[in-house]
Amino acid sequence: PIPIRLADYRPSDHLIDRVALDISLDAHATRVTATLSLRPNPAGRAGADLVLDGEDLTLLSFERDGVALAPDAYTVTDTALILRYPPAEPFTLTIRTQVDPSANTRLMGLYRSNGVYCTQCEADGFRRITYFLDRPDVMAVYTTRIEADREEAPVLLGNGNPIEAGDAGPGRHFAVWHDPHPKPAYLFALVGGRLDRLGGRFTTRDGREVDLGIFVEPGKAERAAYALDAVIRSMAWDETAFGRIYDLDVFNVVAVSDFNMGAMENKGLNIFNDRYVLASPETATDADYAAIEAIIAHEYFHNWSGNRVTCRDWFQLCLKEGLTVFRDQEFSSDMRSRAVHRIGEVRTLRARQFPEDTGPLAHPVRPQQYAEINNFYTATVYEKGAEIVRMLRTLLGPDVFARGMDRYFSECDGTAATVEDFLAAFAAVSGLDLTAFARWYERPGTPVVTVEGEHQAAAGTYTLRFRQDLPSALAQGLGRQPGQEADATPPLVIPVALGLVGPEGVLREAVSDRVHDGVFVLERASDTITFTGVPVAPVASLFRGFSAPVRVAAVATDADRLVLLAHDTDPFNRWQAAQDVAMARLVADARGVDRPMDNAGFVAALATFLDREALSDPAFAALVLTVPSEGDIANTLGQSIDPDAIHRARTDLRRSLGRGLFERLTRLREALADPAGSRFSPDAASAGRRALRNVALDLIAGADPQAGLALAAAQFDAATTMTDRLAALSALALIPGPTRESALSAFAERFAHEPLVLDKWFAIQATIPEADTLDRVRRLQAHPAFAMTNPNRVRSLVGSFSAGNPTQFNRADGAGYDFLAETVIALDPTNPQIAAKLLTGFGSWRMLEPGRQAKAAQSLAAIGARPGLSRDVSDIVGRMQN
Ligand code: HT7
Ligand code: ZN
Repeated sequence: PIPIRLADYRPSDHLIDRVALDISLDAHATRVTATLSLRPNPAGRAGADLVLDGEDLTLLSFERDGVALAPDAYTVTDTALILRYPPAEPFTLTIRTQVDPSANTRLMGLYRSNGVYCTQCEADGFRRITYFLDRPDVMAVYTTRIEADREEAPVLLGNGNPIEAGDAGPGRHFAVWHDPHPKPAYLFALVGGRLDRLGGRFTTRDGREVDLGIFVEPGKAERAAYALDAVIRSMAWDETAFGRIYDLDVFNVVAVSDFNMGAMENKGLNIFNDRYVLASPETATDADYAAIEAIIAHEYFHNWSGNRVTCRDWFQLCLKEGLTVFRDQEFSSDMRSRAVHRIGEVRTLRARQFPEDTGPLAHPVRPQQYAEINNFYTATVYEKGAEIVRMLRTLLGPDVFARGMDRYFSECDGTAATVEDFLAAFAAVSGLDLTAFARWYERPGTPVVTVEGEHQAAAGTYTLRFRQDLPSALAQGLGRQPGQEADATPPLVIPVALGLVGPEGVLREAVSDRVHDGVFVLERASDTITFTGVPVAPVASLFRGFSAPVRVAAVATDADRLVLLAHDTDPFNRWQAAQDVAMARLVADARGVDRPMDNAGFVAALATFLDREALSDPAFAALVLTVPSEGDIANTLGQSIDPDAIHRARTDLRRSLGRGLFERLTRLREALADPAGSRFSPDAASAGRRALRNVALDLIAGADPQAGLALAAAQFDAATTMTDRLAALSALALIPGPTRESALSAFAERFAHEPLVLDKWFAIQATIPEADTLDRVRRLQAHPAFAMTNPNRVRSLVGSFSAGNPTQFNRADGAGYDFLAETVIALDPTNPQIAAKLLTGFGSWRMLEPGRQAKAAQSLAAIGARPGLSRDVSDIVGRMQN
C-alpha cells in the first residue's frame, strides 16, 4: 500500500458545517440518510472535486440541494463517492445508503454486539456508515435521529443532548440527539439495544446538573457501580487539577462485549469494552478495578484533550493520546499511591514500549508516514507520548506547566491542532525555545544515557559525567534523516532528576549549580556536573521517578544499590535498586556464567526492608519483592535470547529468595490476612495488602512447591475475592498435577456464565510454561466459551500465549510461531485490526538466538506470502521483515 505522509498534509478542499443523520436500525438493512451542509474551504483548492470517503456501503440515492444528481455527475468507487464540479457556494447533499450491521465483523462502523447496535468510528469507521469527509480536521455540528424496533432496541443513544423521542409507526420508535459542539466524524456514535441503566448525577463547578448513565447488559447494573463512581471522581478531578468542566447535559457510558480496543471517547457517549466497566468482588481483580478507574478517566478526559481540542490529522495522534494518558496517570496517582502507580507506569512502558522501540516496528511518537493508521495505536504513541508530556512538566515546573495547559486549551478550543500548537502554548508561557525538546516527537528509539561518577575525597566534591546515545542500529537507520551523518544526530533534551545518597542517607548539603529543584537538564551529547559538600563517597540516585524514557548505563555495585534501597528518598529508585540487584543475578544466570552470584546480601537487605516497611506500605513492598519478569530479562539481555535459559534463571532466583525469606513470608501472609467477616473494598490500601500476600505466596511456592500447593489450594477454596482466587490459581498453574487440573475445572464450572472471568481462565492456561501448553491452547480454541469473533476471547487465549508465555511461544521447534501465523491468517478476513495486533507478538523476533530467529522468519514469510492480506496485516508483516 502507498504510505500517507505527514509532509503531504493539505487542508480539505471542502468543509462540512452541519450534519443531519436519520438512521433506521435494522439487523441486516440499516438505512442511513445523511444531509450534509457543505462549502468550499477557503484554505483548499478552488474547484476541486468533492471526494467523500466510503467503504462497504450501498448507495441508494444522491441529491444536491434537493435534486437527484444525474449518474454522470458523480462516480462511485470501492472507497469513495466523487462529485465532479461541486458548487463554489455553500450547498447541501443528501445521501441515502444502506449497511448490514450483522455482517460487520471488523467491529468498525455500525455493528451488532450481542444484539446491541453500536458504532466505532476512530480512526476511519464513519465512512462505513455514510459517505463523508472522514478526516479529523473536518468538524461539524451533528443532529442524529435514530429509529428502531421498540422491542429490540428500547434504548437509543447518540452524541450530545437528547432533544426529542416518540413513536415511529407500528412497533417502532425514535430518538433525536443534538451535539452542539463541532466534532470530527471519528467522535460520532450511536447505540441501540436492550440495556439496563445505572444512573447518577454530577453538579459542575459552574452549577450545571449533568445526568450520568452507565448502560450494561440486562441484569448487570450492579456491576457498574464502580465505573459510575469513577466517572464522578474523574469529572471532579478534571475541574480541580486541570480546570476542565464538562459541557453537555448528559454523559453516557455503554458497555459492549465485542470491542476492538479498551474504550472510545465519542462525544457525550463513551462506548466501552465491557471488561473495563463491569466489576464485582467475585468477578474482578484489584487490577481490574484499577484499570476500570483509569480507562473511565482516560475516556472522560478526552472530552477536552481530544474532543474540544482535536487532532488536525492522524500523525498528531499523540497530541490527544499521549496527553490523555498523562492526565489519566496523574488522576490514578492522586486516587492511589503515587509511588506505586509510577512504578506500574514504568513497568508497562519498559515491557511494551521499550521492545517496540528496539524492534522492527519502531517509530517516532509522531510518525512521519503510515500505511494503516490503525497500526499506530501503539505503546510509543500512548505511553512514550505521555512521558514526553511528563518531561515537559519536569522541565518547566508544575506552575508554568499548568499555565501552558490552560493556554493550550483556551487557544486551541474548537480546533484541530498539531504538536506544534501544543508546544507553542508552553513556549509562550515559559519564554523558552522548545525546538530542541520537540525532537522527542521525531526520534524513534530509546536513548541510552551513560553515567560515570567520581568522588574527589580531598576536595569533598563529586563529579558526574553524562553521555547520551541512540542505539547504533537506530542512529544509522531510522533515527537519521537521509543525508544526515550518524554523529550529526542532534541531542535530545533529557531531564535528569537526581540526588546523592550516603551510607546514612541522602546528602542534603551536596549541591551543584547545574541542578535546580533536583533536576539537571542534559542538553548536549555529553556533559559533566560537579557537586560540592560531598565528604564521603556517595551513591548517585539517577533519573528519580524515571524522569526520562531512557535506558541508563551506570556502573554500580550491589552495595551501592542496597544503599539506595535502604536510604534513598525517592521510592521509584528504591524499587529500581532492588530490581537492579535481582537483574544482575538473572542476567548472569541466563548468560550461563560459571559461578552463580551469592544472594545472601540481597536476601538480608530484603529481610530488613520487609521487617521495617512491609506492614506500613504493603503495595510498595509487593513491588520490591517482585522478581523481574522474563520479558524484562530478555529486554535487558537485548540479543541472542534463549527464553528457556531466562526461564531457568528466573525460577532459580524465585526459589532462592523464597527460601531465604520463607519464614518471614509465611508470617507476613498471616499478618496481612483479612479479619474474619471484613467487607471487600477495592481501595488501594486493601489491594496493596492482597498484593503482598499474593507475592509472598508466589515466592513460597517457588521455594517449596509442595508447601505452595497446599497454601494455594486452601486459598483457592476459601477465597472471597477474584484477586485471591486468581492468585491462588496462578500459583497452582505453575505446579503440574491433579490439584491444578481440578482447580481449573472448578473455576470453569463456577464461572461458566461469566465470559470475562473465563478470559482469565484462558489466559492462565495459555501462559503455563510447559511443553504441552500449545496443545492445551489448541484444545481451548474449541471450548464453547471461546469465539474467534470476540476480541477479548482472542486476546485472552492467543494473545496471552504469544505475549505472555515466552518459553512456549518461542518453542525451539517453531510450533508456537506456526500457531500464531495460522491464527493471524484465519482472523485476517474477518477482523484485520485484531489480526494485525496479534501479529505484533513477533515484534522482538530479531532479538532471539539464531535458531529461533530462523523459525520466526519462516512463519513471517508464510504470512507475507498469503494472497489477499488486509492492509493492516500486510503493513505489519512488511515492516517486521524489513
Ligand atoms: N481513542 C480510542 C482509540 C481507538 C479505538 C477504540 C476502540 C476501537 C477501535 C479504536 N481505534 C482507535 C481509545 C482511546 O485511546 O481512548
Ligand atoms: Zn485515548
